[in-house]
Amino acid sequence: MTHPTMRLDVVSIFPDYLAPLDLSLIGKARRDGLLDLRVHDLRDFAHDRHKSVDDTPYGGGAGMVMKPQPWAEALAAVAGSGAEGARPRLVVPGPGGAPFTQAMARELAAEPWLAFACGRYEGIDERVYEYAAQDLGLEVSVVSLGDYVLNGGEVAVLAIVEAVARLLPGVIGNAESLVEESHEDGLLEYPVFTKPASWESAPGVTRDVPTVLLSGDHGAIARWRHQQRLERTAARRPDLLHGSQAAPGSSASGALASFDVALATPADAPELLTLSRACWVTEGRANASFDIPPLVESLEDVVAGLGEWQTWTVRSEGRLVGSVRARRDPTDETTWQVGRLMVAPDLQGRGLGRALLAHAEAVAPADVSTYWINTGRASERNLRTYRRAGYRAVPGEGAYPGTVDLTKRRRG
Ligand code: JD8
Repeated sequence: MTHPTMRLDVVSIFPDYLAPLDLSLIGKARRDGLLDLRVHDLRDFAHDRHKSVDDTPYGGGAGMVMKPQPWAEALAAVAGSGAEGARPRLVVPGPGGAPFTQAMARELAAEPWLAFACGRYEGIDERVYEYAAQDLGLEVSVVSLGDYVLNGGEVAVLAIVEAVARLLPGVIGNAESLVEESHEDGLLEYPVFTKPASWESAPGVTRDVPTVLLSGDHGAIARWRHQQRLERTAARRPDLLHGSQAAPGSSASGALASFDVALATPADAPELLTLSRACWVTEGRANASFDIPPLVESLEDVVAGLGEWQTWTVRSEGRLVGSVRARRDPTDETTWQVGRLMVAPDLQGRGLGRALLAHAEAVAPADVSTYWINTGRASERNLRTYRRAGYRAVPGEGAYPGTVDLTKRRRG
């Protein structure tokens, strides 16, 4: 199967700094034609005797600033070297840039052509950014690797190129492994182990692999791993748990912004059970059947569900007022199933349900292409909400008796 080739151009006064991109999977991807990576020496665009690329800062101050002319010529040469009308997206690392994240890596991985400008010294003359955007018509993104100071942009480019290229089809052997990675779905990864099952780390000291991993019980293993991810994230990166990253449509944006949105833990199970009972009574009446899972499941069922689905809680001053859950369709990994969308009866009709649905969609992994949801055939209000959100009913009986499935293609 042939995969599209992504073109990457890097301009630097230290081109050898990018040599690590000849190695490992990125090096192989270049040899396999999945990546067309070209490194350019900025000094090739400086024409004075010393090929100088820097000069003293106007307004005084320490250090030197990179001159505009060599950069303008370098970027114009790169931008003009593609197919007619094609233009690269320009990424300029800088300590003041937008934080580089997995979401940004996914965004850049969707681009056919990226160019990187590696600054040095105190930075690049500011007019170069304007020139690139206005005169060359490039989309310019200033990106920071993190809140610490480096000496130049090369290290950042190495990290960004690796994070982007490994998302390209065909670069990583088993794309499946991309799914449960840290930052892919807002949780840190679970601990991993390999042989021997019992390791003698020192004479008389044996360290064993958790028994659940030797059980062959894939459901139990999945639940243990999910629990490990929750606990690690809560311990090391609680900011990731509290919807602090405002992905479009995600928790902190729009109608949910004034609520506390968090990933559910077993401690939330009793309230989730109670809210389900409250919210599905109307569905039971509408569909003339109270024999529906949210009305009959046990507390143990709710806890088990937390192991199989990513579940979010919505709290207002501590009170659980809403929830939604989502997971990959066990039978089709490109479909993202959304379920148990619920809003406390006294708070319905204020757009919280739509916002929770948007949140569940927003956190879907990059390779998801379809959303799926299910509701009672006579649940007119839900059906209206989902249709307005772009879902369309799937002909025939839904996943459960008396229900209808609805799906929606993922856009953009
Ligand atoms: C590009 C020049 C050095 C920065 C004076 C030290 C990214 N997360 C990050 N930290 N630092 C950078 C970065 C630093 C750079 C350049 C990126 C170009 N420098 C300058 C300003 C203070 N020196 C970065 N991404």
